[in-house]
Order: sequence, then C-alpha cells, then structure tokens
Amino acid sequence: MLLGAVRAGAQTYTPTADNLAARQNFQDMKFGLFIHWGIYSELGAGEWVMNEKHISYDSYKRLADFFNPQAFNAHEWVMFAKKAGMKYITITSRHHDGFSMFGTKASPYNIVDATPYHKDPLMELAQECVKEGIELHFYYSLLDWGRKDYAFGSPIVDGKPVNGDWDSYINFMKAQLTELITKYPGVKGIWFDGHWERDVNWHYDEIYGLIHKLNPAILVGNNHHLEPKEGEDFQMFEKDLPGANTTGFSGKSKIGALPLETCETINNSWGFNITDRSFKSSKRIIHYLVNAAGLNANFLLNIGPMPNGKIQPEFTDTLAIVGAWVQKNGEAIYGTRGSGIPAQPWGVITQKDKNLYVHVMTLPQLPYVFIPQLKGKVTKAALLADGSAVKFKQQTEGVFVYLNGIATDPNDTIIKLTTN
Ligand code: FHN
Repeated sequence: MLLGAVRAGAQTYTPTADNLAARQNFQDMKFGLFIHWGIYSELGAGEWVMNEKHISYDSYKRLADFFNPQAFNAHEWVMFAKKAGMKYITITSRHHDGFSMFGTKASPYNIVDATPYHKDPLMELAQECVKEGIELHFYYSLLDWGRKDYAFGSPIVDGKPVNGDWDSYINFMKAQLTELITKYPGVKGIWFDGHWERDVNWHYDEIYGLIHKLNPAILVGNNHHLEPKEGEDFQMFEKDLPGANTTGFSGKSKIGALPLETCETINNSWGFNITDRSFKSSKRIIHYLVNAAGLNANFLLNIGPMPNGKIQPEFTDTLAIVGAWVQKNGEAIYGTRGSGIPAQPWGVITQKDKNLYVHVMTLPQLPYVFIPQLKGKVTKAALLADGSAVKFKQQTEGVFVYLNGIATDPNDTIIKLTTN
C-alpha cells in the first residue's frame, strides 16, 4: 500500500502514466516562482494581516472595494519568472482570507465580482503561461477565516465544526477546484495549504479523486507538514530543505518517495510587506536552489507582488542576477536528480545520466574536495564554466577533485564528472 491513511472502502490511488510523466517533468524543472497576491496586499503587512490585526471579516471585506491592480500585466510576470530561470509558477488562487483571486461562480467574494478591477488575472496568467511555455500551479487554501460553513474558531466534533456546515464547505471547495482545473488552460498542479488549522475530516479521497478524475496528470501537493497522504503526487517542505526542521514545521514530515519541493520567501514575508526589508541576497538564493537540487528537490521561491500588480524592484534586481547565473549553469540544475551522495561541508552533488555535477559553494581550506560513495568510474573531470580539465584521483572510498589553479565562482564552482 502507498504511504498515508486510506479510509475504509476508499480506492488506493494509482497514478496514471501521464501523471508519472508529469512528476518527472516537475522534477526536471527544479526552480519555480511562488506568488502570494490578494486583497491583503493593499495593507502591505503580509497575507495574515486580517488574523494578526484582529480585523473583522466584514471590515476586511471592504478591501475588495479598493482592489484595482491596473498595473498588473501577466506577460511581465511570466517574463520575470523566465528571466529568473524559473520554469513554473504557483500562485494563490484563494488564501486563508477566503477571497478568490479568480472569477468563480461558487462565491461572489472574488476579484471579478467584488472589485472595481472586474477582470480575472489568473485567466490572463494561465493564458500567458501557455503561450510562454511556463507551467502553472494553483495554491488553494483549505482554511477559510470568513465563511460561515467553515466556522473558523468553532469546536470540532466528529471531524466537523459544530457551528458550521462541513458538507457545504467541502462542496464549495470541490466546485472551485473544478473551475480551476477545467476553465484555466494548462494548469498542472494544485498546492493545498491550511490543513494544520484543524483536526477534521478533509475528505481528501473525494477531493483528490475529483482532481485526478478531471485531469489525471494534475500534480496534487499539500502543505500539511506531515508525511505524504494517499492521492498526493509530490511532497513539499516549507522554509526548510528536505530533512531539515529549523521552522518546526517539518518534524512530522519524513522524506517519502514522491517528488520533493521546498518553498522559501525572498524576504521574510509571503504576501507584500512594506516594512520587510530583509531581502535575501542572490548568493543565498542560488545556494538554496543548489542545495535543494542536491537533495533531489525543487525550489519554489516566493514573492509578494504589490497591490498595483507590479513586482518591487528589489525582487526584480536580485532575481535578474539569479537568472543570469542559472542560465549559465543550468546544465547542472535542470533535469538533474540528487546523486544520493550526502551533502558535504563544501556543497552538494547533482546528477544527470552518467554525469555528476560537483557544486563547491564553500571553498575548503585544503585545495581539494573529496566525494565519498561515488558509484562508477570517473573518466573525465572538467570545469563546467569553460570545459577546462580538472585534476582528480579516484580511490575505492571516493574521488578527490583538485581545485588548485582553477577559476572559482563566488556562488558555486561546478565541476562536471563524467562516469562510465
Ligand atoms: O499560512 C500560510 C502562509 O500564509 C503561507 O501561505 C505559507 C506558504 O507555505 N503556508 C502557510 C503556513 O504554513
């Protein structure tokens, strides 16, 4: 049986060939853009502002009256992602505030019906992604701070909120997910979040079953901070590399057999935050990407666009540098898998076919790096940047790669080892 609990009588999930191919493609992409954008962006205090500032739902709802992102341009966003070397976008279709950033018939509380903007940015984005060959995934919140049927704060008895209408809420989510999958062209994944808010029966067998019935190739992931459950297609880690647990979120999230993804913020916020100036450097972002790839995981890097629809210059500047680096060194990132060789104090090793890519991110004191547990015979070692030969020595325990005299890169010196 696959990982995770299966309800009595429920079917075991068997991914289709298309789904398995989509998983491979997902792993090949390696780098994605996460976008948190909603009416909360107007307040410039992150996506939790309603909850953190104890704003009542009725007061918060008024933000919709003023949400008018006239400067939003789907082409610019997609080109921004492409320029950064990202191959997919995961965007919030509905966050915990319950506001739908897409045109939905399931609730009037959505960007088309409730704002002066009256347009559907997610449709524009979906169409642009198809045009530009970028994959689109939708973030979808299970948690809802405002709907009566969800009844946030209500006690949970027998897997349901006592003051809500759980069947109605599950049906609402199914209606919205059906819209997201059937109306929007080229959608390749659904990214659930909010599970951790309450201990209820989320009816995942029905929800995941519906998604895979509508499109078997859609990749389902859930940021529940647990081991993967039946019906999921990839496993995600929040603000931590797989295997690490600096946030405390990943304690119950042992690495499973599914494709892996880790998400992290470009500053310290998911949604636009006017006071957050803790911008990560391009080097730190490159290292996160390389470390994730070394652990066989994708990196989903988050930005929170401004309420007018523009991306702030600090993000575009940093990601242009990251993009230039990835374009140059993409061979050692895209399409690779983790080599299975554990991370070393100086860096990690990615693998593609018979090639191993040795990523030296921290130059060691000694003029060489040692790669343990390397299977196969190394026939050639060369600097990826210019193809120049690099000296190496192979022993039973592993391979020494000598760094003296080679042109090092302050971000990551990559040596390509060819094995037979
Ligand atoms: O509460 C959310 C948060 O706002 C954000 O969406 C992140 C993204 O991983 N997930 C939740 C926290 O686990």
